[in-house]
Amino acid sequence: SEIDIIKETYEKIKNMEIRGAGRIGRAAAKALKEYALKISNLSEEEFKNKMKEAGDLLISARPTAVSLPNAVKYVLKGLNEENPKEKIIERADEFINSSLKAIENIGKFGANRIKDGDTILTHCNSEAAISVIKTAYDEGKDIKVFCTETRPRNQGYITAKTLYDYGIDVTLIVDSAVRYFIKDIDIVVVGADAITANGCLVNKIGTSQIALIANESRVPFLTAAETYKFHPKTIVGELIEIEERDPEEVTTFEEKYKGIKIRNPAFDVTPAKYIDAIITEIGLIPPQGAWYIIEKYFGWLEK
Ligand code: RUB
Repeated sequence: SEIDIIKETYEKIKNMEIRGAGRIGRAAAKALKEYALKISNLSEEEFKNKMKEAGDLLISARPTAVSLPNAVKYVLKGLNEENPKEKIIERADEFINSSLKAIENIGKFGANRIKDGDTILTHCNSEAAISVIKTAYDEGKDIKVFCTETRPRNQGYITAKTLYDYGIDVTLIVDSAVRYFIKDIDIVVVGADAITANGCLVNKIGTSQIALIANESRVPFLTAAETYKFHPKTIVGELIEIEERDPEEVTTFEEKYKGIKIRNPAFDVTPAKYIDAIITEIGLIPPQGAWYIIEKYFGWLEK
């Protein structure tokens, strides 16, 4: 049936076939558009209800990356307008295109912070962070990149391969080697799953340890975050849920270890004081500017 379009995207996000905050948001927008195109012969009210149900299902796929609810809410705002079906389609395209454009702008702004000869450290696999690195390289800067493996799902391998194939000098390290290598690092650039009203960064587990190490060594720590990574509900005091995933992602124990507990949180929170700047598509902002971004772009959501 028609809802399969939504269920398929829901499954892919849940099992991480589609992953990374930006990709998740665009996939949700695309699914809503395709669903809106498929369902027909409904009263306007039935159409609205079906779209809302679809949105709720998509949002429930993963809890932490705010790009997912932000994308769904952006698209579904079209339900309050005339010709809701057309509006949904229009707004889905708008979200997808502006998301891709944002990554491009973030690349340009962020690359201005990368100097010729710099060695950059990144963690996990972020399109926005990769855009900064690739743009700096495209500008002819002689750069090197250190990528962490990013246990347990090893997204760092994707980043390392992407940058290596692009022609960049890449070194892959284990997550626990960051402090050992920090003396060789000039700047840290990571992505974001969410930014809170008080300027904290929610990103892949291990990010906050890296920020702490960078801070100790006075290495600038930047996060690349499109404005739709800013979390509207944090402005009214809500906390962000940190996804805890299947222990089997960490290990399936041999018999002799059976019974030992495993914890597998997928994200952690980096305090604002360890963040030098947030690179957004409208420019670099200090973490203290997060409140303003949420108020400006998402005020309509919570009021
Ligand atoms: C991915 C992750 C990325 C952000 C930003 O986690 O933490 O750093 O999502 O990525 P997961 P992007 O692999 O669990 O989804 O810049 O591509 O949106």
